[in-house]
Amino acid sequence: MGPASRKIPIVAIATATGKAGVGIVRISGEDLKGLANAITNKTLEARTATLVQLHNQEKQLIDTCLAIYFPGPHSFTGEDVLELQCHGGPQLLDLVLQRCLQLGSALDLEIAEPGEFSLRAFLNGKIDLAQAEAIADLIDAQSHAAVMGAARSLQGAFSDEINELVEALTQLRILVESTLDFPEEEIEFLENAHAREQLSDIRERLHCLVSTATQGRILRDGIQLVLVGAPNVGKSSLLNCLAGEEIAIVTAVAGTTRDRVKESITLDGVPIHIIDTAGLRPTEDAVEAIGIERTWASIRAADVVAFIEAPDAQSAELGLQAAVMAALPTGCASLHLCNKADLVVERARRQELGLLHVSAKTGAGIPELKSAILNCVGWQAGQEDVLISRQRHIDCLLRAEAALNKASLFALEGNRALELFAEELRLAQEHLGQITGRLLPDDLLGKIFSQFCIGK
Ligand SMILES: Nc1nc2c(ncn2[C@@H]2O[C@H](COP(=O)(O)OP(=O)(O)OP(=O)(O)O)[C@@H](O)[C@H]2O)c(=O)[nH]1
Ligand SMILES: [Mg+2]
Repeated sequence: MGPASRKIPIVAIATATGKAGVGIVRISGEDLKGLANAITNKTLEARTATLVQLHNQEKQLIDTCLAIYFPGPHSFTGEDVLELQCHGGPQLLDLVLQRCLQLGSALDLEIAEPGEFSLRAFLNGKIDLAQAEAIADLIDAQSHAAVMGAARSLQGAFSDEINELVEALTQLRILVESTLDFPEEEIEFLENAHAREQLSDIRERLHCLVSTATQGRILRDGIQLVLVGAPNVGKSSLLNCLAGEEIAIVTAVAGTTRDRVKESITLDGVPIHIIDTAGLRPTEDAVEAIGIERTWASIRAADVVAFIEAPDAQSAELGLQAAVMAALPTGCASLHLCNKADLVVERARRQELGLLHVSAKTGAGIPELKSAILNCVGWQAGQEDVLISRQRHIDCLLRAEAALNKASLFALEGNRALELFAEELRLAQEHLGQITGRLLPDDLLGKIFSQFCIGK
């Protein structure tokens, strides 16, 4: 039985494993009053912190802790929730967990599956799906800006935008569907109801939302930036320069980097995962060949590939750039850099559209490179109010957009097919509804919540 359908009470250690000042064990279930009293040996007042002692079966003291009881529906999950704020030792928390399971066995208390608390909050209508995802994103946030974006989405700012759009679509659908019963009026319908204007307004808003969600996805997932080029062009030096630290080995020997070297930095709040790779060249060396195969694998998984050349290297002769460009995955952006700009006098520099001259040695052109990295994935710098979102949301928005594009064709003069128009509106609404979870297949729920951590 999947977590979406079980009703039994659940328990989990809600805090991360490891030593900490405080560790929390949390239980959620439909009627926990008796169990809460049994565990704490006290009658707990609702939403009040009470100092309690926890004992094992032999009546030996396990811990003195704070207990808070939240009777449903005014709790995170919407069910009764008991929170035990213990000392944060992994062995101690395990003892508390075991004791809870023992006392809760009559209620079939079980250890929660990953994300099951949030799933229950969603199923009980406490939060919608996009908000539930924002909880996981808040915990996983890779930068301060991502924390703030997730907090705004958790509060419902992203969901509100979706809901407003769904509402506008509902209004338009009501108009269209009510006209379907009176075919003779169809001709005037679109004009009279300003349906086309309404549709184009919705499409415009949806388009803005795609761009909002794209920003949110970049903030959530960050950017995989892969540095590639012939040996010795200065890939590792650029990694070190961007990271502000000596991460990768740099030498004048071509073929220094064998394995991928990774380092993450933050630019304008966006996590950038930089991957320095083995220089690309034909080789007989078995180890280097494996390194080069890894370079190609990194290219195939990149968001941005920076192809680097240097005035003293023969990238062009190797036909490398074309081969790299041909290997880019769909949607991957690319940058073309000429490193070692310090070796060339300004007026002798190759002028080529889009070619960025940088120097890992002097730092020249590095600020421009940083902006170019963000620009090429569509990040709009200096945004204060990004809402965190995921690829799943973008996919739904794009499907809704495609349906509305079709609808607008049906609404064209001379090609009026009101039923088809209505159907595309319905589909668009359905795709949007999947973002907040109004209409969602059960298996998708399981997939989304299984990516949460246990205890959340
Ligand atoms: N003058 C100058 N030298 C540089 C610059 N960047 C790197 N170098 C030098 O170029 C040589 C190769 O640098 P690396 O960073 O190891 O080059 P790489 O592309 O990682 O080389 P492989 O790992 O062998 O593929 C080293 O001697 C660096 O000091 C630069 O901007 N200017
Ligand atoms: Mg290197």
